[in-house]
Amino acid sequence: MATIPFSMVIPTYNEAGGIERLLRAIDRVCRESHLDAEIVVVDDNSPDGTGAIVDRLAAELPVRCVHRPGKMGLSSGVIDGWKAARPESRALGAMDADFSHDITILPKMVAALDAGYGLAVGSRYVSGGGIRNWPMRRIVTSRVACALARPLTRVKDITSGYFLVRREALENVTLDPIGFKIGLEVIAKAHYGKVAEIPYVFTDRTTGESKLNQREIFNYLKQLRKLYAARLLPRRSVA
Ligand SMILES: Nc1nc2c(ncn2[C@@H]2O[C@H](COP(=O)(O)OP(=O)(O)OP(=O)(O)O)[C@@H](O)[C@H]2O)c(=O)[nH]1
Ligand SMILES: [Mg+2]
Repeated sequence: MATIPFSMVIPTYNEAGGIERLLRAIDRVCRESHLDAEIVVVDDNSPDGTGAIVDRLAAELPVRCVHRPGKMGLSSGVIDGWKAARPESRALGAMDADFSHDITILPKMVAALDAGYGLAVGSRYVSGGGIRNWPMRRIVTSRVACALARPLTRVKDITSGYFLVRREALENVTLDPIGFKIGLEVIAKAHYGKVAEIPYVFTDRTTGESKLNQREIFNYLKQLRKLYAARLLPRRSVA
């Protein structure tokens, strides 16, 4: 049976250390499981040359690079990647470039959409999922972030950045590209119907540098405020 064609977007900033290995590994998983995938890397003119590596690989793999002129943020990168996705893709996704997201669950995510789910989320917080190598500070931050968003959804891993959503679930949905949490925008706003959470063990990056900082935590709180306000005061626009 044919599986749903999809475009997976990977935003990158200074990921030269691992991007080739990641793209080859995703391609292998997709070929082995006969997935109809396109990978769209959105690179923000990384000084370490990530974009040029992806351009070189595009001759060999079903991969494309969207180049933006400078560092414009993860969430807007994902949204720009979706705009550039090939028209035949009926599902759109996002994942990080640093191997934190387990690529071997991709076939299960696609199978969930094939089975009628509108959203498949790679989840650390369902049975079988977990976190490896994270300092206690990051674990606590992630748990608190999820707890703050809990009333918005039944999804357990609300701050997951690893997901696939049906394209039509995003129709007429305005996604705010604030901060790091594009997954939360989709989980809170898209019209996806049934959601499947697929467990995986999140692994902290081993190459490159973290871009999580105080400003991103502040942006997350701003994003939550907007989402709650939109729920509670649906008629008013929120600045
Ligand atoms: N295009 C683009 N990609 C970004 C930007 N900021 C982060 N990214 C990418 O978004 C993904 C997630 O960023 P990470 O630095 O891994 O953030 P994190 O997972 O919260 O933190 P660590 O894994 O601890 O580093 C990675 O693929 C980054 O390269 C940005 O401004 N523009
Ligand atoms: Mg990461």
